Amino acid sequence: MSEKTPKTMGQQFGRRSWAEPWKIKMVEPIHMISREQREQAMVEAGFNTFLLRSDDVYIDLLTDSGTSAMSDRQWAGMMLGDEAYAGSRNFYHLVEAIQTYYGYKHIVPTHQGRGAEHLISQAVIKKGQYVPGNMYFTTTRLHQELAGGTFVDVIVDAAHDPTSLRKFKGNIDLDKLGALIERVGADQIAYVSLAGTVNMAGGQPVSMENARQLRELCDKHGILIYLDATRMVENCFFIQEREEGYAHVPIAAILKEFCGYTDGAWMSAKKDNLVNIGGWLAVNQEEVFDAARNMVVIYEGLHTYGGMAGRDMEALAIGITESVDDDHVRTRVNQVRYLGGLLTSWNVPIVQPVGGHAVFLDAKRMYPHLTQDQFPAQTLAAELYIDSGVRSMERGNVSAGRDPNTGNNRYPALELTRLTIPRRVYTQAHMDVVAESVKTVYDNRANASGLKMVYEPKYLRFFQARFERL
Ligand code: PLI
Repeated sequence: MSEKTPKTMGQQFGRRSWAEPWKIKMVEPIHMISREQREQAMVEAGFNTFLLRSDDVYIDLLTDSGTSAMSDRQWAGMMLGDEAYAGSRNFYHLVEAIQTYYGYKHIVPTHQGRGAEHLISQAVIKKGQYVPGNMYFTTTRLHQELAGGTFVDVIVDAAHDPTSLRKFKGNIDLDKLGALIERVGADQIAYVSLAGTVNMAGGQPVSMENARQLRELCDKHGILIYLDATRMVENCFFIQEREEGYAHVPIAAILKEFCGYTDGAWMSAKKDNLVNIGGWLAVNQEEVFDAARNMVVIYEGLHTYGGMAGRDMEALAIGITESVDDDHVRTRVNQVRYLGGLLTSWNVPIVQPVGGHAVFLDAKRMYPHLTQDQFPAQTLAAELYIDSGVRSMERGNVSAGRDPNTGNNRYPALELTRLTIPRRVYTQAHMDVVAESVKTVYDNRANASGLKMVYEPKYLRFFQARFERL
């Protein structure tokens, strides 16, 4: 093969190619508006990709949340919705699916992940308590703070280093956790907030060994562990691939074992679980269940629908079953790695190793001439959209927000722009188009001038903040 012959995906990874375990039955047209229109749209959106109209977007990599394509079986399930106010049969299907694959006892349905975060935070955290976790997530930490808790980052140091090639950069540093327990006392720890994979670190996984050791440490001190299971299936793929003894264990069995080390989980079903809306909370403790089930009727809906229609719960129950299929997870993560592989081969700085749901561009290394106050990751997302209509999002200074006690900006070590891949939606050709646009923006990096924030909402500012070009 000559050097000019393009390599197939399989050749790049040193084996025969694999392909997605599905074929496309229905398509949704997309189109690219002109560069002039994109410039105009970006100005009108205040240089915030969340404020763009999706009609103005060509390839939408804003998020993998609620953007998956459902299967024919899920759509068939939508027709089987039992829309009774109470006791819908679809709720019982959902409970059965969660119990089967995640293994928890009690289930409370919610409209999406943050609804479940609200319930668990209010049910468990006492004012003044600490919530240690493996890196913050925006909505998770906010709900913990609103319940009177203080989040403490106890992730391994490597997670904050985009160049570190460690296999499990999502792991909890048990020494950091041990030191916190010693300093504040086990009674002052509401629970350990464990996420797999870790979104803000680049979709990095937690090892089974780490979960096992965490359980031991927490048992010694009587501390509960709650899991953010949003992308736990993808985490299990990395365990299967990288951790000794798991190469031949199915994803479904890895998931069940991992969840078994925790006391419950909250879930944004809009990611792993392959639906466009939905969430759940699952716990083993009766008293936490009672509290959450009572609160859900105030904030979400009755405890047998929690904000979802019956048909949504049916699609979700089917989505859970499909989500643990080994071929599905492998092709999903490998599509993300295909994009990451192209960018790496062109020397574009990205978070390594490539994680489960997205390729994270390292805006700090891309724009070394911009300070964090000039919002390099926000700038990069805007430049990428203007170049090609590809929508990405900021995961840096803007997302980190302000410390609620001091009001000061938090400056995270990572200043990233996320290219998030929806599940079962885009093809390899779309990935090529995205990679080529990122390369163009990278080649023009010296011309980027940064942004200033001109409107800042109080909570979760990244969703609605507005910027102007410097
Ligand atoms: O968007 P929700 O409310 O369904 O879920 C909140 C949520 C909780 N945990 C984690 C790890 C998330 O990634 C998450 C939502 N993530 C979004 C919207 C994202 O774009 O990453």
